[in-house]
Amino acid sequence: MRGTDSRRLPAEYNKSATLPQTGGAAGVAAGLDARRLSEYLNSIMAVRDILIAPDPRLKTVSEPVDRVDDELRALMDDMLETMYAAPGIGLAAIQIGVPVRVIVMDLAHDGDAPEPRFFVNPEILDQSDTLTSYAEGCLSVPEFYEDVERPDTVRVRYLDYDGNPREEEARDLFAVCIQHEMDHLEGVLFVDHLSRLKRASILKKLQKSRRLATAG
Ligand code: QAP
Ligand code: CO
Repeated sequence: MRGTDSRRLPAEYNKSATLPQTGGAAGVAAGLDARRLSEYLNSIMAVRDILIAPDPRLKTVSEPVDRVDDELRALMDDMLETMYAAPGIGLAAIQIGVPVRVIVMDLAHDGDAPEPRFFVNPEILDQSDTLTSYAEGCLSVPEFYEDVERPDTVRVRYLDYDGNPREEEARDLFAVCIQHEMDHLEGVLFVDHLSRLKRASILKKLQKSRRLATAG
């Protein structure tokens, strides 16, 4: 089942999807009723814990991936599941504590069909001189949103879910999101683009809510 198109959907879509008719795990799934299929999917996909700033692991520079194999696809599946559960629109592997250069994203509007996207070893080939500002948030900086200025268009090269090289122009929200996520690969958070005062204030508040949450 892992690696088929049906896996690149949020769990809720998977669970209501038409059963695949052929092949390996798909054949196993085809023999299950809806409830057991749902249990099966839950057993092979996982929502992982998201690191919250100021966790020092978020400052790690992530390592390039040398092979897009089933193990990496399993990680990407878990990242997507974690992002959908949050819910969020973009997630880098280091946000679940795995320091590899992998990003998942879905910018589809609520109610539209999901559009999961996977970026392995992404590189910026070119960026516009024109900057644009967007009120960014981050699953690792919950409940804070601040304006960040970035190039409004970037050209990116990356490997997709199947390990095929791709190149495309990102603009609008896609441009904001890919640059935000690629910052994570360098250990950079959106708060690092703010003034020291604003950054310190946000991190202190996050640390305080962590203390309150773990105090029991
Ligand atoms: C990064 O962000 C991003 O504070 C992805 O309480 C942000 O998915 C790209 C989220 C802005 C482009 C523009 C944040 C969820 C999700 C929160 C996210 C929260 C719950 C953020
Ligand atoms: Co983020």
